[in-house]
Amino acid sequence: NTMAAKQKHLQLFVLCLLVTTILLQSLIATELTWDENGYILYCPCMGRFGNQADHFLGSLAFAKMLNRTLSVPPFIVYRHHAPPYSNVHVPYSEFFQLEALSRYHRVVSLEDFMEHLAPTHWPQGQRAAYCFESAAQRSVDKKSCPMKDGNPFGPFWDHVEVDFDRSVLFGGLSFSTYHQAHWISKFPPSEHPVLALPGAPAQFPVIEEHVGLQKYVVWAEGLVQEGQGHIATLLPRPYVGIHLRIGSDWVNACKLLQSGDTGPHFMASPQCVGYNRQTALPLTMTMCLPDLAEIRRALKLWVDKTSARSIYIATDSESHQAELQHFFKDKAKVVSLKPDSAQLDLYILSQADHFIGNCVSSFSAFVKRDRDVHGRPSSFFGMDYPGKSNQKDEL
Ligand SMILES: Nc1nc2c(ncn2[C@@H]2O[C@H](COP(=O)(O)OP(=O)(O)O)[C@@H](O)[C@H]2O)c(=O)[nH]1
Ligand SMILES: *[C@@H]1O[C@H](CO)[C@@H](O)[C@H](O)[C@H]1NC(C)=O
Ligand SMILES: [Mg+2]
Repeated sequence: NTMAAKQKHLQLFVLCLLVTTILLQSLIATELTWDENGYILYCPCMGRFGNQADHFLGSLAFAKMLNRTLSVPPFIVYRHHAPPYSNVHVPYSEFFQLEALSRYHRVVSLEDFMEHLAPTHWPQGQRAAYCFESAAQRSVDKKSCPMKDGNPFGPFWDHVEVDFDRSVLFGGLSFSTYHQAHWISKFPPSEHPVLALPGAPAQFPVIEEHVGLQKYVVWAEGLVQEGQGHIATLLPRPYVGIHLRIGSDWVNACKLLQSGDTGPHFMASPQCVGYNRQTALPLTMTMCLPDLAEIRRALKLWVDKTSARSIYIATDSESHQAELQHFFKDKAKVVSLKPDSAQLDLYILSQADHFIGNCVSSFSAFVKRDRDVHGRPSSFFGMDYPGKSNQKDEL
């Protein structure tokens, strides 16, 4: 009889559902057990993607140094020119593989931390903020950490529904390995399980020792698919990728160079002038803000050298696509997507047969590091052989 058979099917189905639920729950439970060695939480509150990525590498190293799990924050994307006209918080895993970080150190996304761990282990009412005494000086009572003051600080912690209940101040220590023991003795995880910081526990730009951590930053499958699709349809190989950082904010930044009091390092420039301040190569205006003549010169050099059949232009403003297409005629196809997502530009640049970046830009620096991991060659506007020049400088 069919009635009994149907009932049996239903019973089986319910049983399966139950087993699956239990299995899934135990899976989540085993993946997200509380780390007795504590956590690091921070807001990537300085700068846009390139700055946030630099800070991320340093924060990852800091968490490992303290043997605390790093709670990986979402990226803050500033969408004030287009919908939704506000900050967007993009989970790390949308751009990169969270699992790939685990080969270096224990991580949990901030979203998972808040959903699965905070309710029991970091409940409302017990949330302390940690900051430098100097930062707290700016508050009204001079002893509160400015965790949610202004943009992007407020919207960031609101996004994960966090309010802070008290502040713990510190001074006389830095995020460098020099203070490792100091940090551990001052904030033992038993008494201070969650160190929540107003900004990244790291320097900008990323210090030389941490550049190599880029290898744990692996593109998410979705972005790879999308990027490879564009490359396959638009960019016959070999192709040269260039990053034009020439917008009005950049023109103003580069003006500081001319004033001459920027010192041997300026923003991301250690990546091409060298990290050693004593032996740093001069940073020229052409390197900071290449004009069309320099863009043409560098492109021609590398298009010839690599026998490139196409050129990809990523830009923060003008692409100069028409002028460059006219200049290269039928020799190379000139492409610029101006995508909505900066990460698509970064990915396409990372895959080029040769990359010409802007030495001062941390956006270019991300591409350069990613390419170095995979042994792909890069140069900069105004500096065709960064590696060789550095070596010569050391002799
Ligand atoms: N899509 C796209 N956006 C860019 C490009 N260059 C700059 N931008 C935008 O401008 C921001 C520059 O800030 P940041 O990433 O901190 O790099 P930096 O200021 O050059 O060191 C990027 O995050 C992007 O949002 C580009 O070539 N393509
Ligand atoms: C680091 O933390 C992990 C996880 O809590 C722990 O198993 C390990 O023993 C710790 N290592 C040291 C050197 O304290
Ligand atoms: Mg910037």
